[in-house]
Amino acid sequence: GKRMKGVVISKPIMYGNIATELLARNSDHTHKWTVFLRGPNGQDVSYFIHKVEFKLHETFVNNNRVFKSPPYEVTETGWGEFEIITKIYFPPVSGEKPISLYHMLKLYPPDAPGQSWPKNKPVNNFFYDELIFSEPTEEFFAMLTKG
Ligand code: SLL
Repeated sequence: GKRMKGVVISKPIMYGNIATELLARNSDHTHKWTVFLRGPNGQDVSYFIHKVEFKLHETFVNNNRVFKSPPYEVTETGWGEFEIITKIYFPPVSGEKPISLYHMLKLYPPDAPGQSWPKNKPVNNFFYDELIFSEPTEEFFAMLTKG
């Protein structure tokens, strides 16, 4: 499609993870966690996204998790922190290359001397960001402005 000269459009996103400690353990797994991509207040972002891949550490079975529809999230249990690559693909009419986000999965609460973190309190590690599209195709612009 034809690209729209001089047009820049940004879409807010939120991504990252929450984690809780497993209190009843029957393996070496210490935490349950969820990594996700969504709109800032949990809004839908699927109207301009084709698919989302979460690349987990190779110690996970089928470590490349692919989602063609929301919710774009993976819930797992495990024992360690590692970097998750979230690769966002846009619809073919967009002519856009995929965008990769790098996120450190966080399981452990921040160190606060003299303070203890309640056992059942989730650890949050997520971020607000925006995806910026320069000179989108007319077709993609129509999709981006639909939401
Ligand atoms: C570390 N470099 O040593 C990191 C790697 C990998 C975590 C962490 C696997 C869970 C499962 C899992 O939690 N891997 O076996 O399903 O801390």
